[in-house]
Amino acid sequence: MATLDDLKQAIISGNREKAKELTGKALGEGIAAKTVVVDGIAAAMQVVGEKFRANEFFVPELLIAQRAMKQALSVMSGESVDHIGTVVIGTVKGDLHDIGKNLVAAMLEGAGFKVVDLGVDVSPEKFVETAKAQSANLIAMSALLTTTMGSMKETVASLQSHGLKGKVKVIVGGAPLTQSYADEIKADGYAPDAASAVDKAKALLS
Ligand code: B1M
Repeated sequence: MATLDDLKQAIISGNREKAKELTGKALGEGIAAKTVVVDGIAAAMQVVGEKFRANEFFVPELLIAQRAMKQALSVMSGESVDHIGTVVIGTVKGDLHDIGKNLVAAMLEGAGFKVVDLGVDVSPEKFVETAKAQSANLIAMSALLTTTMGSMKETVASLQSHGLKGKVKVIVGGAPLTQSYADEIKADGYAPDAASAVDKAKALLS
């Protein structure tokens, strides 16, 4: 697994070219796409997140690591995996923070979900329309601002008015979110971090 260790280091240090090259190398060596995502790409971003929380990394390091992660993930697209469900993910309307959301998306993908990533500043209508069009099992919403959390409640209400509440499950997360807020807006689940988001998504679909 030396290639995966090198890939992790390349992402942590924000080396985009190396991250892309090593992802291709790992796949070429026959390492499963899922393993590359979980043990290489997502594991690297986990370390980046920990370093950030410990004040060893600051915003610039976070952003360059994220760019390296995106380069690595671009190599993964097209890899065939048997999907265990479809997730529509995005950062809610008015909110441009996407580092945590991208980490959750990568982990879900690594766990075998088909992930439709709507990016940032996603309106409740867009979440619901896409979930309908993609016959998704789950909507995953991220918010980093207390001022944008309310958009999650609107998405749940919109699902209800489309008769999809319960059929399409909703999971929410992001630094200002809590289980009690998730309960209050009638989301089906809350996860404090990317790894628990995967566990929660699997549990909701089982
Ligand atoms: Co801004 N920002 N930011 N920011 N930013 C915060 C969030 C803030 C806490 C900083 C502060 O004041 N201390 C504050 C929010 C205060 C609040 O509302 N409570 C804040 C603010 C105020 C703002 C602006 C308004 C600043 C301004 O312009 N005056 C502005 C808003 C822009 C907008 O969105 N409309 C703004 C802008 C930015 C940048 C663009 C500069 C940049 C974002 C770049 C990007 O994302 N591409 C940025 C950043 C980087 C941050 C901080 C420093 C770091 C956020 C981050 O990426 N963390 C942040 C302060 C901080 O956290 N120390 C801050 C790392 C990431 C891995 O963690 O996103 O929490 P996180 O994700 C975790 C979990 O939360 C969870 O899993 C992830 C991994 O374990 N998770 C989920 C996330 N989504 C999930 C979804 C799930 C489940 C789990 O299920 C669906």
